[in-house]
This record gives sequence, structure tokens and C-alpha cells, in this order.
Amino acid sequence: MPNEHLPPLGLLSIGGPLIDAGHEVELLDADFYNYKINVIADKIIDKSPDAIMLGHSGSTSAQPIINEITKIVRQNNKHIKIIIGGVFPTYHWNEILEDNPQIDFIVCGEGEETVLNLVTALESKASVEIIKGLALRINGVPLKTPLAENIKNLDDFRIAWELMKGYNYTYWGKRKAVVIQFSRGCPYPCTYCGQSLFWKKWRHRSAKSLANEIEMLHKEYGIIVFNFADENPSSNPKAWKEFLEALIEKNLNLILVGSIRADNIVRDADFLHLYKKAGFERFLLGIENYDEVVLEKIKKAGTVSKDKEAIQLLRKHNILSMATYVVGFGEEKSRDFYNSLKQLLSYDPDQVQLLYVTPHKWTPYFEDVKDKEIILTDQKKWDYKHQVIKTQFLKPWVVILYVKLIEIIMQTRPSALMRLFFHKEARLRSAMRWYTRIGRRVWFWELYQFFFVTKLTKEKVKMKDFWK
Ligand code: B12
Ligand code: SF4
Repeated sequence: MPNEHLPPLGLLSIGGPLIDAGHEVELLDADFYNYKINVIADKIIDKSPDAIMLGHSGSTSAQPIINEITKIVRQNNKHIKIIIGGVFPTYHWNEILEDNPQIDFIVCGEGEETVLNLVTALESKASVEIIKGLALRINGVPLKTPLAENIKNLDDFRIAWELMKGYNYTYWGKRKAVVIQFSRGCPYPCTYCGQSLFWKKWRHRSAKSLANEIEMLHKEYGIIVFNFADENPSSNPKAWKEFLEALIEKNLNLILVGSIRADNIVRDADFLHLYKKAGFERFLLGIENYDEVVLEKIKKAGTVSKDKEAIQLLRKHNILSMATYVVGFGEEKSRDFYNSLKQLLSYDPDQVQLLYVTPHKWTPYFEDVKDKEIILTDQKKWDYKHQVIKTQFLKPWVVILYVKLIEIIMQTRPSALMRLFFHKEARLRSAMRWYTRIGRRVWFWELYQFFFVTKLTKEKVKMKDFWK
């Protein structure tokens, strides 16, 4: 997002336990300043800390950048410990360690406990092989230690918000913002989803502790916008309701945004007014596909009628809906794009986002498509915004034109424009204007990138051969 940045919650989360154990920790947010790779490496080399810990938001697409940064750092500093973590390295640890001798350790899974154990061991020169949840080299061979247990109580670890000092994080149109989590994980079985597998079990923070933390962030840091990182925050409606009530009791004027399952919105129809009262302004709903057969195949466990009902319910409560639609789950023909558009128009969401299916090696979906050919071998572009799987019936340039056509029709249809200009709530008009401003730039940028920059591979590369 141009000039808008959110703090990296993953790094702040591992920072908390380290600081509390007495370590000196500093945050270098390269994304915030849009630093080039050399600049990032130079800053690390200048500082020369004992260890660097790198994380990324778009995990798969950003890993090549981490590899490049750490190579330069290693050339200039032989002693620094290089530690990485996050979802992509958790599953691709073997090839990362094989191809990147400069990376010393990969923290697999949740980072808080493992990183603390690792740093404590390194400091006291104790053995690191016994630490669970780690990938490392033993006698030069990449190995992974047994899985670490899930954190049982998410309230046990403090997030180091103080590391945000010096960064003016904003979102939603220059409003002070953070990313926060009520829960981790998701109990649903969608075959393509890498996140539910990563967090393993759905767990949540206590309603009171999160409400208190939000109040502290609002009062001490002036935070207005809270972007929920949860995969599915309302998995347990009782706990979720308790949280909404605890937050409402604080009587803060906040803007909350997040993602949620459409059927959970329908389930919570009776207390959606609490969502609104707590401050929820927009939910992203993963609609994924118009075809019930495809939804069944990917085990979305949702239904078309619930998707529509959820959008209507959100509208009734003056909460914006953003429908995300994924291209490539079926073997689309022109007719399928027409049907998708028709369905989206009938759902009438406030915003849409079209994405491309991007299989993660560690998901069941990968097994379904591993023999398919890919058209994009540049990992940096595996970011859901580029088509990666070859389509049987349509050329990639036709696919992108259909995608862009659907987006433009959806965003400029009369009902969307009416809401954009005349919605009765000024704050929702402002939110929609903000999204439209970003969307306009991205729309042109993606077309430009596709036709003038992105190089599609001419070779026949199968998915299973691309990911070793
Ligand atoms: C907020 C968010 C964003 C924000 C990021 C803000 C920021 N500065 O971090 C924004 C909107 C900018 C964003 C952008 C993108 N995102 Co995003 N994002 C998220 C989201 C919803 C939350 C991230 C988060 O804070 N999680 C909570 C923290 C606590 O978890 P965590 O980061 O995984 O960290 C824990 C562990 O992984 C580990 N860990 C992580 N890093 C490290 C590092 C070290 C050294 C150690 C020891 C441990 C460790 O410890 C942490 C604590 O347990 C996640 C989904 C999710 N729920 O995680 C998607 C997610 C990370 N994003 C994703 C994607 C694809 C993108 C984009 C590519 C989308 C796009 N096309 O624009 C871009 C990429 C931007 C970029 N520059 O790279 C995907 C990545 C998929 C993948 N496997 O590669 C995810 C998983 C969403 C999904 N459902 O698939 N994103
Ligand atoms: S509902 Fe969402 S988060 Fe949960 S498994 Fe499905 S895609 Fe993943």
C-alpha cells in the first residue's frame, strides 16, 4: 500500500519474550521505508548485532528477498547468527537450508517459545539440537527437530509494541493502526489453506486481556485502526461474543477490520449489532467460487446461499463486505467468468478482490494439482495476484482481461458508486474511498505488469518439479 504500513506482528510477537528475558532487541522495518536489498544489508552490517531475525508478510513471495539480504550480510560478517521464521520457511526448511548456507536456523511454527529457547541456548553455548521446532544443519546436513507444542495460552506472551517506536504505522487512510490477533488457527478443512495447518489448533486469547490491550494501544499509542490477523476469529461464538462485549464496555471509538467466514456471520445474525458496536467496519469474506461442486471439492464447507445472506446481513448492520474470489480452482472457460460475474453482481458486496489460486506445498490441494504445469517460475510473484497454474482452456492474457473486467464492472456498477458517494455513514464512505484509491492504482499496475514486465515461462515446468 503506498504510504500506508502496518507493523509486523510476527516480529513484535517474538520480540516480547526476548526483551522480557533481558535481550536488547531493535526493529528494522525495511518495508516501511521501502529500502532496497543493499540498504537493508548495509544497515544490518553497520549495526553488527549478535543475531538477526528476519520475517516476511507475503511469506512465499518474499523468501527470495530474505535469501538475497542474508547472502550479503554473511559475506560481510561471518559471526552473526542468521535466524528466519514464518509459514513458508516452516515447510520449505530443507531446501532453504540446502540452498542458503548463510542461514543458520529456521524457527518452524509459532515463534515465541522456540526463539527464546534458541537464543538462551546460543548465549550459554548450550546444545541447540534438543530445542523443539527448529530446522538447522548438523554436520552440514539440514535437519528438523521434533515439532514444538502449540502455545496453550496465547496470553502468556507479551507483544513488544514498544518496538514500533519511530515508525508511524497507518492504515485505512492515514489512521494510526496495528495488526492484532484474538485467535490463531481455524477448525475448517479447506484443502488449499496453508494457514489452518500452520497454527494447527484454533486457540483464542482471553476476552478481557485482549480488550485491555486494545484499550492500552488506543490510549498510549493513539491507535484507531485494529486489523485482525485472525484466520477465523469467531470460530467459538461464545468466546467471540465475550470479546466483543468486553471491548464495547471500554467505550472506545475504534475502527476494526478483519476476515471471517460467511456462514459464521449468518450464524451470529442475532448479535451482529455487537460487531458493529465494537467498531467493525469491514469483513473480508472468502467466497472463492460460484460453483457448489468446486466449493465441495476444495472442502470450503460453505454454501452459495450463506455467502449471499452474510453480505446482506453485514449491510443491514452497516458493516462493509469485501468478497474475495479465487480464479483457477476449476478449469475455467469464458462461461465460468460470466457466471462468476453474475454471481458477484447478485451478491452485491461493497468491495471485491480477485485472486489466483497459489498452491502451497504443504496443503492437500497441492496433491491435487502437483502434475499441472505452471506458467510463472519467479517465486517473488507467487503472491496470489499473479496466475501461476497453466489454464487448460484460456490463455493467461485472456484470464487477466476477464479478471480486470470483472473488477471494473463490480467497482463501477451503479449500486457500488451510490454507496461510495452517498452511504449514510461518513466513516464508511471514507473507508470505501480509501479502498477505491488503492484499487485504481493496483488495477492499472497489474495490467501493466502483466503485459510489459512479467515473464511467463516458455518451458514445461510441473508444479511438483518446481517445489522440490
Ligand atoms: C497482516 C497481513 C498482511 C499485512 C502485513 C503487515 C505487516 N507489516 O506484517 C499486509 C496487508 C501488508 C500483507 C501483505 C501481503 N500478504 Co499478508 N498477511 C497478513 C496476515 C493476515 C497476518 C500476519 C500476521 O501478523 N500474523 C500474526 C503473526 C503473529 O503470525 P506470523 O507473522 O506468522 O508470525 C508467527 C510465526 O510465523 C513466527 N514467525 C514469523 N516470522 C518470524 C521470524 C522469525 C525470525 C522467527 C523466529 C519467527 C517468526 O513467529 C510468529 C509468532 O508465533 C497473514 C495471515 C495470518 N493470519 O498470519 C497474511 C499472510 C501472511 N499474507 C499473505 C500474502 C500472500 C500477502 C501478500 C503477498 C498479498 C499481496 N498480494 O499483496 C502481501 C505481501 C506483502 C509483502 N511486502 O511481502 C499470505 C502468505 C501466504 C504464504 N504462505 O506465502 C498470508 C499467510 C495470508 C494467507 N491466508 O495466505 N499481509
Ligand atoms: S475457513 Fe479460511 S482460514 Fe479456515 S481453513 Fe478455510 S480458508 Fe483457511
